[in-house]
Amino acid sequence: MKNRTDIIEVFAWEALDSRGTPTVACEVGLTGGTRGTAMVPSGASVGTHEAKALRDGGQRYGGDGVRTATAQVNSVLATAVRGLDATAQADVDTALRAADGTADLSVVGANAVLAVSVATARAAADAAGEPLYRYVAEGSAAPLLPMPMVNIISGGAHAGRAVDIQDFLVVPIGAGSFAEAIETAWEVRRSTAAVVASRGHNVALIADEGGLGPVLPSNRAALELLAAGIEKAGFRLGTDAAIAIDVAASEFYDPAGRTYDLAAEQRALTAVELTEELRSWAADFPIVSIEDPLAEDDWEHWPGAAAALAGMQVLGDDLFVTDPKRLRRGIACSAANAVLVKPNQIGTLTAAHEVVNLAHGAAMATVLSARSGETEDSWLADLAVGWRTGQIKVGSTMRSERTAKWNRLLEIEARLGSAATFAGAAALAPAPAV
Ligand code: 2PG
Ligand code: MG
Repeated sequence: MKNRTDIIEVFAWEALDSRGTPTVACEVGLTGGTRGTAMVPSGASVGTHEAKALRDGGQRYGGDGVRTATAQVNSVLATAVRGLDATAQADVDTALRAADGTADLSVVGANAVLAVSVATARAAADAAGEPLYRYVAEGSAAPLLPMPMVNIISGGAHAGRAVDIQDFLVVPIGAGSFAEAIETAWEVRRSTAAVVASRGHNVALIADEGGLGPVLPSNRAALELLAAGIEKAGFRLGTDAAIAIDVAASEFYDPAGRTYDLAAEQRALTAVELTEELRSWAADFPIVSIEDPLAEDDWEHWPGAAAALAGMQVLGDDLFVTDPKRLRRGIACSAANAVLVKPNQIGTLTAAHEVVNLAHGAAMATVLSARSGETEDSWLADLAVGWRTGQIKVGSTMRSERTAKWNRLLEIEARLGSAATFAGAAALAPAPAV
């Protein structure tokens, strides 16, 4: 007996992401006639331990084509999941993983696998007549609108390394709803741009995620600009709006000398010195969240950094790479109090959801995150709400691949009306004392 939700068709094609780099798009069709599509993102500051996106190499698209990956979806992966019930997401994801056979999905490609995984959930949600956020929720868990962290100034790999730190973000901690949070971020973006222009910097330099990319003399200068932008917008620093940074320290770690090389400031720091530097920034600016303060394999120094920065959210991205195994190790040694979750780092919805649950079980905060190379697809927004991640990071308030996610969250909040719950500042680690 066939279910209405059995997978009968899987079809993938090559599309372009927001950097103009090829990516995998996929459609999954079910027996009952419903379909789901999905496009996958890709990073620039890619962690060494992430699942591997498959690229063609050769001449096409400078080697970044994904025709091998899409061909694998249409052959190997289609064969692996055809006949499976799309509502059994874990079984589908297990079959996808088995069809690849490697831990990092490097044979078929994590880009191929994730596209099928997400398109399957979309098709199954459609068959159930539910919005994706409800379909992916555990049991009757209520939807939760996430607190956004919004990129205002970019550096690092996303902005020609104008400064070393990759993201300077605003967290609208005083907002009472998701819509208000976005409005606050928009005001801060506009005011910061005005401050940047008034100080003679170029506001036309826009980074990969839509943030401002001015060439600045130091990392502190970016913090000063953002703080000035928040105040110029009429918000109280640290009450209405606070600051988050993604240090993305793996990008400037020198394993030979075991130093962190702040090229913009011509300084090389040890892990302990960098931690102290971050502490000094936090003393002068209302920083509530620090992502990847140290490099992805500097396990030795992460627990010390987490302790030294304990008043703030210490967020592991390249350290955990959305991998349950690495997160368990981090929990065991108290390496951080929060985890960034990027589904394409691990390749399947099931594994990404497992990381969210694992983190919550250990009283860690979770931030669902887009990549610097994104698409107009908005599934990430639904996952944040359904999985109750509490926080989301998507980039700036502009550029369609970013606004696709914000717009979906605005829609969900508006449709839920008085039933909508906004995570607010309480979603950030450390949990407020009660
Ligand atoms: C990060 C992400 C998103 P990328 O480091 O958190 O900002 O960047 O997708 O390039 O890894
Ligand atoms: Mg990061």
